[in-house]
Amino acid sequence: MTNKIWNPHFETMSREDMRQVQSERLRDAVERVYYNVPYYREKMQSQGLGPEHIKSVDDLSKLPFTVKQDLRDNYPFGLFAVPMSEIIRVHASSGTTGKPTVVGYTRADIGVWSEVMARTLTSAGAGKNDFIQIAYGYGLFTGGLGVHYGGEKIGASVIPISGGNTKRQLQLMEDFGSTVLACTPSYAAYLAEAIEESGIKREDLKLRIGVFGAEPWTENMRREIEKRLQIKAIDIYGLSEIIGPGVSFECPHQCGLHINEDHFIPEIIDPETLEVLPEGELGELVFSTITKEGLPIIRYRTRDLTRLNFEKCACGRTLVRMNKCTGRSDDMLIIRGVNLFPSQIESVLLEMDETTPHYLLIVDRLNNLDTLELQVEVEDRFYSDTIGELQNLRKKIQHQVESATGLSVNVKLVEPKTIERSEGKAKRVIDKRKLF
Ligand code: DLL
Repeated sequence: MTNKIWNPHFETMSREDMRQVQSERLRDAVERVYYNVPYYREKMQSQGLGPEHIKSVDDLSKLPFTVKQDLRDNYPFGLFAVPMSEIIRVHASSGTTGKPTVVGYTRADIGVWSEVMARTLTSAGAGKNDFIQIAYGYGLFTGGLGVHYGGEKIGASVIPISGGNTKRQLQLMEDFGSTVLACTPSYAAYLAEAIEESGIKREDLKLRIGVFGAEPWTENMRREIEKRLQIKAIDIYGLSEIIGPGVSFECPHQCGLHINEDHFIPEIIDPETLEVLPEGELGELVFSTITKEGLPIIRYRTRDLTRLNFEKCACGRTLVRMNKCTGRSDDMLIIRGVNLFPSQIESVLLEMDETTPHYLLIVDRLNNLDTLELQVEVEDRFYSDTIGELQNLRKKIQHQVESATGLSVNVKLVEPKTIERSEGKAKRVIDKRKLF
């Protein structure tokens, strides 16, 4: 297993030294937000807190949380901690409602971002001889440019093709000999399908690594993509508010995502009580940035649910690992009182040979009762005109989903290629109950 480490000093540092680094940087960060961002100063003052109260990471839990709404309330630049003349880049993420969340970077921030992405790509097994096809969207979304700067930093040849235009993706993949594909897992699944249909032979492609993230995907989805594309698929995680991609990354052991904790301190909290949970428990991930200048952010509630593992990894990194995120607290559907994550459905479908990872959940309410419909595409080779066979398959899926989730579901089989493919983040749920 190739196992290069971009920055061994920080990536393999002892836990003790890491705490020291984090404490020093946290003190600095708290001072910067206190003196430069009125929002943080007022919030801290209202709790009787000053920078002098934060001496080490042990004091982190004294600080107030920040949530997405705080960024919206201070739209666009209200939480920036430097004059605009120091900002050299802005990105934004558009939510489903309201104003976008705007983030700003100084030159040093872009340096940190390139560094954490260089660690990410190196960990995935990429190096200067690689061709990285970046099919994440460029623009205000952080995916494209985030991977781009990391790719350049490690000296790889970067192909900034951006998302979409699938035909051209395949053409360049073949002609340029792309070895690394960077995109969302749902687009990777779509590209795999497109390659199979195009008649391009796998041996004509040089692809060996995928760096996929920006949305939840299950282990089953990973295996499916790895098998179809014949690559190693690595999970990368991040969010614009913290920096973009590069917050955490998998190593070739694929057993959790190493957090770049010399830049971002993680905590896991109970989303109801807001208490910090003991090591290893499942809860909501919270980050404090400790080196960012443009938009330092303290105790940001990500809504992503995961757990932390502090054991040293077989790859040699000591950076704490977070489990693959398979759900967000706000992704969770409550149907007839039962909690359901779309990832549970994905997992079931991918365990079955006959179905594809392309599905859509439609939730509605009829006579005050929640209804759940699952539209799922059948693999081409299993699609049949015989009603009986399709009926049997439908029942089988229904049974599997019901026993995995405890919810009755109305399964609708749809023909291959009918569910809309995504070139970015996939939309898996239509909740009509929320539309009223
Ligand atoms: O999605 C940044 C990114 C770009 C990450 C490219 C990885 C690759 P946002 O658009 O702000 O930023 O969305 C952040 O996406 O809070 C998670 O809910 C979700 N997310 C990101 N990566 C993963 C992942 C980018 N690997 C939100 N697994 C986060 C599960 C992910 N969810």
